[in-house]
Amino acid sequence: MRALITGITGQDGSYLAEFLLSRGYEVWGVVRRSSSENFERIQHIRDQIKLFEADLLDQTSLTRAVQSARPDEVYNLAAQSFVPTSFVQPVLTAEFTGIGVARILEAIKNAAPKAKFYQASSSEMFGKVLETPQTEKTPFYPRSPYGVAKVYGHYLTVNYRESYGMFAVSGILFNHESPRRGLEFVTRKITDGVAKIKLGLTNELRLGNLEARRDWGFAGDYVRAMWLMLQQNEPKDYVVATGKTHTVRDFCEIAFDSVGLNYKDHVVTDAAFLRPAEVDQLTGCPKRAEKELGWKPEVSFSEMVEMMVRADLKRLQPQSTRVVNLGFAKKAAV
Ligand code: NAP
Ligand code: F7E
Repeated sequence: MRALITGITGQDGSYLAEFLLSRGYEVWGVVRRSSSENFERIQHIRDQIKLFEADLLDQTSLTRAVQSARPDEVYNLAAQSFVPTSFVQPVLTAEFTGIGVARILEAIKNAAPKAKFYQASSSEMFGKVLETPQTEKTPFYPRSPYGVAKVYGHYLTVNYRESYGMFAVSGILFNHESPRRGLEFVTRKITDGVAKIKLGLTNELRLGNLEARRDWGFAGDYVRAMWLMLQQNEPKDYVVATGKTHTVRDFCEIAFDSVGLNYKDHVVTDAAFLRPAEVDQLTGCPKRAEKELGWKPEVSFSEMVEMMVRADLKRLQPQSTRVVNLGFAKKAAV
């Protein structure tokens, strides 16, 4: 089996590539041109995958990528994925995250119409939620240009499935995190901050809305669900979530507590990190994925928080001259 992954250099792309390699797939990845290489997350599997230069903004390069890889499965994970940036660059976000889906679907329709297609839809489409928990049937109410662009990509995927009989599905994934999460997202910002504070590199962590609630899972679990969706007989969209919700404050509490600190001594709220419109709370209902895909998350919320703190401590430790008891002596490294 051959898979083509857009966004292979991102958090999910790197976990998915590892997962598919472990299942014997030939893995191709789309990477975009940059003045300096950005392959840290895939460095350890670099010699096992094939990379093809293409860009979501460029139809010709995407069509060539599909023609060259001749994939059985295409996973469209590439996007401008940071919500605050979408308020500052709404047009570019629409081009990448929205119209980019049209370009990749066109490339598949013309160059590999039998390939199965996975679109990375998002719980941000539910935005100002119209019911709780959110299911595959909950209407969308996006609250950011990112969420709006994802709604376009989502419905276009449904439309290509219905119009051209393509095996095209969307996974409506709720927030999922890992030690490979970008440093600007709140979870990684917190665990990086905790590690720096523990190591004496800084003393405060500035955050925005501590009361926002998210349904947070572990990225390694979620890429398994993407693959499972493409192994079904019938193409269908699925919500992928844990069904449990926590506040940003809860995340801080567990992360600081895991190294013997109290978040109240270090977290400072800063209006600079508030958004023009907020998504106050998200809780997904994973029942369809559990029943039809046999999918279940394996890493709990607190295990994931501690895993991320541990990984950041390990990464930053050499920078510190202080000798500290990290309190993780018995746990395996990530
Ligand atoms: P991520 O870490 O931000 O990775 C995004 C990837 O997209 C990177 O590989 C990036 O390449 C690539 N990319 C961006 N613009 C591109 C362009 N113009 N052409 C080609 N590639 C481009 O995101 P992630 O967390 O892995 O998420 C994967 C997908 O799932 C995204 O579509 C995201 O919107 C969606 N999603 C994520 C979550 C979540 O909680 N993580 C939840 C729901 C949906 P560079 O390395 O060159 O920047
Ligand atoms: O924010 C609050 C912030 O940036 C989570 C993307 O992967 O998941 C992600 O989008 C919450 C928000 O993720 C800070 O206001 C407080 O309510 O980690 P985030 P997100 O916006 O939920 C969805 C499913 C995606 O699809 C996206 O691609 O945390 N928050 N203080 C903060 N957020 C950030 N970034 N920084 C803060 O200082």
